[in-house]
Amino acid sequence: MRTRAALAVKAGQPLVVAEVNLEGPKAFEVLVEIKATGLCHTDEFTRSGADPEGIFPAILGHEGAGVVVEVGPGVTSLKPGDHVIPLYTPECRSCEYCLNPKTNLCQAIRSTQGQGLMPDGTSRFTTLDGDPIYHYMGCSTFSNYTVLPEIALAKIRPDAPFDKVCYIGCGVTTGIGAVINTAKVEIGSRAIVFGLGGIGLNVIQGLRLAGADQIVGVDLNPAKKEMAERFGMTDFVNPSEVEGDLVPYLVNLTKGGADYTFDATGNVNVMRTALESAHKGWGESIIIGVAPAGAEISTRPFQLVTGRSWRGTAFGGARGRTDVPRIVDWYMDGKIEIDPMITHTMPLEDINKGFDLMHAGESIRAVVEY
Ligand code: NAD
Ligand code: AHE
Ligand code: ZN
Repeated sequence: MRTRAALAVKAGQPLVVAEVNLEGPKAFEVLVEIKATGLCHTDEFTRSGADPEGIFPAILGHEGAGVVVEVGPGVTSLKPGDHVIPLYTPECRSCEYCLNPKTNLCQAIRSTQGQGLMPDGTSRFTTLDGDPIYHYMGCSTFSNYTVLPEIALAKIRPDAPFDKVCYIGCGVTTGIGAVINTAKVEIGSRAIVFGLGGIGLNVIQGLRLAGADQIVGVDLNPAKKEMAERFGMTDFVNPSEVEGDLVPYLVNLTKGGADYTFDATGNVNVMRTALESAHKGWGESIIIGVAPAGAEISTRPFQLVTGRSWRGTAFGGARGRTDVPRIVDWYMDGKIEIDPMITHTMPLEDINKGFDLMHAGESIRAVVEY
């Protein structure tokens, strides 16, 4: 079939909306009509050329929601008409990783996924001239129709609105999950969140759910303050307004350091500040942000010797097929909020405007509706 998609032709160039060829689902694969997709900063990271795994030409996008159109041979858990959210972290439920309760990082298809290919080592997308186009994070939600492995789809309730729950495909789950699954924040904790964008605001929302007493938000953009307060931030810090070193300022504000800190910027200098503003003896710093190729974190080992720990999280530690339908229920039951964070919607033709809004710091989430 043919489908409309936004193509990342070369690193650093705007996406090009075009018709492409899409082959139908093979064994254990599913054809999905994407109804809506969010624009996450990770899409921009790859588009820009900063991703060491970036491969072009590719169809980016990993924060979608849609409807099953056709299933390939052997698919048993989904049928045409089912509503689904694509999972860049699949859940096969049988690999060594899925069987270990300490991780959500199913590795069943990770190597081909990183090469922009389906698990059989081929791509379903080609240009109208027949040249190959790569998949992205196993999802490629910047295409109106896409093919995914069955293990990379969470079946969700049919009454959930696509244009909102697409955000659960990455940002919402990553932010809330970092608090609940990775840090396991206790009631009464003090926390600092660096970066109040599409991920950081969901960390704040997660901290409020977990019953944190103090939720400090740190961002260079003062326009992020209002929305963060709406989601539970208790104190705002703009580093450009702090005289001297930020670490002692934050340690003082949190009365000795935070129990938990979260980086949602992808900046390795911020990651260091996050680690060092965690409480001596027990503070944990969680890295969510994705840093450019070649960037490295550093700190004095003494920071760890004296009881701080550095951890990371992907997809908020969530096991997608199990956890995503539950998070959709939380949204539908009013336990979590999504709507105010979706600040802009647009047709696929305007997708580059969505990235412009992200760069300008004007959007939280821009969502493309097909
Ligand atoms: P975003 O662009 O919406 O938000 C980033 C925020 O960080 C912005 O508000 C920006 O003003 C702020 N910021 C930038 N530099 C800063 C600095 N030096 N100090 C303080 N604030 C600063 O991006 P997003 O979609 O929220 O993504 C955030 C990061 O999380 C990205 O690196 C993204 O790739 C990553 N991410 C990781 C996962 C995961 O599973 N680990 C999932 C999704 C996104
Ligand atoms: N390809 C990058 C790493 C990108 C990365 O860390 N991705 C996160 C999800 S970000 C979603 O917005 C992730 O899931 N990581 C685990 C994994 O297996 O990719 C690089 O640096 O090579
Ligand atoms: Zn993402």
